[in-house]
Amino acid sequence: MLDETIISRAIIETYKEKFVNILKSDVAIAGGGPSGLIAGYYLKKKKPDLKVVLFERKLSIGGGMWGGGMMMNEIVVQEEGKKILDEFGVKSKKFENGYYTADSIETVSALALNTVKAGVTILNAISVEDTIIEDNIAKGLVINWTSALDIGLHVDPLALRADHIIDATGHPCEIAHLIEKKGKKLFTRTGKIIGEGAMYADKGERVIIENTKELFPNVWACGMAANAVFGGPRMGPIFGGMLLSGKIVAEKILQKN
Ligand code: 48H
Repeated sequence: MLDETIISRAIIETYKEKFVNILKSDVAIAGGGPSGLIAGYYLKKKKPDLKVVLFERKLSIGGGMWGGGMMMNEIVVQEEGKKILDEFGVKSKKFENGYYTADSIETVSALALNTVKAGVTILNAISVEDTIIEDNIAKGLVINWTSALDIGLHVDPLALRADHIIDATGHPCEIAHLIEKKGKKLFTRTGKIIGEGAMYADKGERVIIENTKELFPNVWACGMAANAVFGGPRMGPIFGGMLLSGKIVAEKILQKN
């Protein structure tokens, strides 16, 4: 005879253990799109003893990748991106001029599975709503249930500490905005978020590499957030830059660690 209370307790106690374990993390990632997933994967792959947690606002991770381009569920990458897809076991098809396509469902699924298997703790349905900042250095994240925020419940959040924070929230670069709103100066040429430029795929894919960097002490921009914070064009449904940005942010954090 199944006991519903044991099923409930199994979930509550196991989740609690997972949650308590990440309250002091080495790296906390905000956003579970392609760049955030890849960042988590490479951090753990290169340094398995790191404690890495990723918060995703929605129920599903994968961000803007599921829909490929205009909901045609194929993504495009170039040679460097293809190498990362190969590493994740994602099939890609050669198109013209050094472009490759891959099924976006297969790609997101492979990124998600490998990131979890690498040991990143992913907590979904949780939104990052603020940061901990002490003496002008980011020290952690403030989180809340997305559902509570969505219906406007007046619920105080919880907080966790992390040595490094990654803003992988995509176009809205939410972590950078949260910090800017507190009157803090960012590491951009103006001290403020520069903003994303109009589409220019070639430049967008190039500059995202240099824009993947620290935006505030211990806070790193990666993926589309990197071009939004430091000023770079959007690039449409070509995803190599997102994959590479995730890999680069992991390398830069490990160099600084
Ligand atoms: C928790 C949050 C919060 C928060 C947002 O948008 P994403 O897919 O981001 P990237 O940078 O990995 O990939 C960008 C790519 O999908 C894209 O949009 C491209 C290439 N656009 C080019 C163009 O020209 O349009 O994922 C971000 C994720 C999402 O799942 C959000 O739900 C999540 O972050 N998120 N999670 N707390 N405060 N804000």
